[in-house]
Amino acid sequence: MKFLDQAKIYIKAGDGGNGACSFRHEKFLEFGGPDGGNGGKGGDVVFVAMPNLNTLIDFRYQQHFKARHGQPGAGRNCTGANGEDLIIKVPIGTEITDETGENVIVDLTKEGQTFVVAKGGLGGRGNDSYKSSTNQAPRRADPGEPGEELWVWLKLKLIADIGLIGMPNAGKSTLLTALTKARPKIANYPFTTLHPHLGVAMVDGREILMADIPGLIEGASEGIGLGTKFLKHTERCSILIHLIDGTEPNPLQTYKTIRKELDKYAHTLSEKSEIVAINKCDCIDEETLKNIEKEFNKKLKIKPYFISAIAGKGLTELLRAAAKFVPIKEDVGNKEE
Ligand SMILES: Nc1nc2c(ncn2[C@@H]2O[C@H](COP(=O)(O)OP(=O)(O)OP(=O)(O)O)[C@@H](O)[C@H]2O)c(=O)[nH]1
Ligand SMILES: [Mg+2]
Repeated sequence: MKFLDQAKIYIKAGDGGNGACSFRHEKFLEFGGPDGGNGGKGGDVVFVAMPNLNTLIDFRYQQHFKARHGQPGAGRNCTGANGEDLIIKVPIGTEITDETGENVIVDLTKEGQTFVVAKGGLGGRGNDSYKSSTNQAPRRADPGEPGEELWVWLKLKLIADIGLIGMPNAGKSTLLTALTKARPKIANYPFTTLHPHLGVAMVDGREILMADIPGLIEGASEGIGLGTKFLKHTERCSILIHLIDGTEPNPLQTYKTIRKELDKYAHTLSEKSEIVAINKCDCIDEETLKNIEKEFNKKLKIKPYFISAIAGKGLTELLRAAAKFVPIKEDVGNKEE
């Protein structure tokens, strides 16, 4: 599935139907009187956050969305039918902003959350509604109001509890594959992963959502490699797992390089809680492991986790440690007392 995390679209709510101007005509009936009905309301444009969607790719193919107009009123006091609302489905985590991209209209972060972004116009009043004791034959009927129309930006920031970051080839996708049912492509060359992947990991009966973020390299914040554009998908994570290939000559330097890029991208991100994990331990001898541990301890006061994503070593401990940072979600289905 292709991935797109921002899109600009045009939305237009339905216009209200016109009110009718009509008089009752019936044989042998002396006083007909006005009987023009009101117009129907135009449909709203409503956004709804859906589970199992995680891309805005559909909006590459369709950019214009219009709700139905309200029907005009008619004689015999017939009110026009309301226009049907247009429901636009977006992934959970979609932020909707105005055309400038700066003013947030709504941030749809919960499953099933809905929001009316463009309101349909009200129907016009028919002449029947203007009759009064002083004007028993009004000819006034109003046109329907136009529906709201605007351009909006949809910006997706995936909702994940844990964000996996690190250099290309560190084994992020292998780790996601080991812990979840997600199957991102894994290969021994940099930038195998070209867009974020999501997976659900289970730990101690809890579901934890993990995001595999494409690899970062030195200069990413200046756009080198895939740049830092996917880092926005870690903004909502409770914890980052910084994965490092332990078979590389200098894991500590790798760590520092990535930290520098995070810092340049946004302070909010570099201040997020982080767990360091040294991967590919199946290929590293005991002594090297000890040295890496010592170095991280001494120079950065960090105690890294040692894992092997391929051999499945140390994964539960790592996941448990990360899960401690993830707030426990309210279990909606749990009705036990
Ligand atoms: N020996 C060993 N190899 C591993 C381990 N984890 C991953 N690899 C290998 O490392 C290579 C890169 O793995 P990926 O999971 O694709 O790495 P990535 O971090 O997702 O890389 P990008 O998507 O390019 O950022 C693959 O050839 C994996 O088989 C491990 O625990 N031990
Ligand atoms: Mg990958």
